[in-house]
Amino acid sequence: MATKKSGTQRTTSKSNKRTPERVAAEAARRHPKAVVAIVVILVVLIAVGAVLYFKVDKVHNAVDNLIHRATVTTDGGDKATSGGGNTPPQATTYGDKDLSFHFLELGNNYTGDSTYIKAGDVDILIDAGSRQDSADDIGDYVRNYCTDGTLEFVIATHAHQDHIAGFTNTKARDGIFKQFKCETIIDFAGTNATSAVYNNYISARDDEVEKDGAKHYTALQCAKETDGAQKTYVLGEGITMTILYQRYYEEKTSDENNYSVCVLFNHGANYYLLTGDLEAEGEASLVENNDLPEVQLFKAGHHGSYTASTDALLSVIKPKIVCVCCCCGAVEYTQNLNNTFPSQAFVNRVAPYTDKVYVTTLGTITYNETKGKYEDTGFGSMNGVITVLSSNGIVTVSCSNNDTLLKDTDWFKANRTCPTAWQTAPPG
Ligand SMILES: [Ca+2]
Ligand SMILES: [Ca+2]
Ligand SMILES: [Zn+2]
Repeated sequence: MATKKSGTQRTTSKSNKRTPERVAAEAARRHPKAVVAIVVILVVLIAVGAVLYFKVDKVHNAVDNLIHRATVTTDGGDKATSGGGNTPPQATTYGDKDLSFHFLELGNNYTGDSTYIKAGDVDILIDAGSRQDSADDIGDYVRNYCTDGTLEFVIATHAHQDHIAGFTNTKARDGIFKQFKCETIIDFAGTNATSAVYNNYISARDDEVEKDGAKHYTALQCAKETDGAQKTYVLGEGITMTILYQRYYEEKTSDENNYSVCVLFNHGANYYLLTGDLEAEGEASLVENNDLPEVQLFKAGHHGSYTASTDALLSVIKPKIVCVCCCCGAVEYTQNLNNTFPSQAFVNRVAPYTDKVYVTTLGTITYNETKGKYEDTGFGSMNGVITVLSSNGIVTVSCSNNDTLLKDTDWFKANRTCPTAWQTAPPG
């Protein structure tokens, strides 16, 4: 009896304990299709939840952006906003103005940099190489676009002649600071330079500050936003310019190139990066200290030298267009023809990312039997002035001489080995 009762109780107890597992097992036995349906519904719910979670994150970012925009300050006509953190700002609109980059020819057979940038109504000049006489070519070109005589921003990336000579003055010729009213000058925080051209640059720059009312900041002041300097300047609706931090703004280096000021432009969804003559160590620091985006345009590091445009940087920014400012093939710096600008190593590293590589000027070299070495004996346009235009999300390239890609030029076919990536269909 007791046994039976106990047995009954056990049975009852068993049938009363309808655990979820049991219910599921029974349901599965009775309605296999329903269980499959429930599992499908659960999976869909989890997926929707995940999508909403990330959307909320995006909405949060957009609100953050709006708040940043609301705190834009006006300072003597230079609109500026804090970039905040190491993530470069990204605009939510293209606005109604274009952004264009003009990689200039410099009027001689010396490699150097000078990039004019038109951002809506704002005029920017980054560097004025390669020699003092380049100031004529640069000034004449810029005046075609800068019609108010004012360069709102002038940036000098580092203290080498091929980047700053055109800022200096001679009796024969006014440099860029004298030719234009320059509102805000941003230059290298560090230097080991003691050259005459460096001293002349400093005195021309200081004259522009004292006599023409320019504001002067170093890249370090910008990157750290001290003394009124801004990390990010709003140039117009949907267009910003950000001075990116890298360690050599505040650390000593024996390589002057690594002091280079690095500048990132943003227009709508697109980015454009210029790093002066920054070398491998500087590029590593740039990658380490910034959440770099993929870029539409990269000005080839150090004129296409084998010492810059490392894969540490390229693999992050994955450039779509690369512009090389140099006197192509000239032997100004080396007798090793593999290393003349743009070098074979540079070509090999860039090729996996893009074949849209353009070069400003073409040098002519001649072998001097008596001296037993190559000499630079002339120059002409390669692509000429390279203009990269960002207009409402469409990025196009047009050049003053021709639009031939580097890989299709006679110079390339005669002087460089075509990397595998350029032998097949272009990437992207
Ligand atoms: Ca202007
Ligand atoms: Ca001036
Ligand atoms: Zn240089």
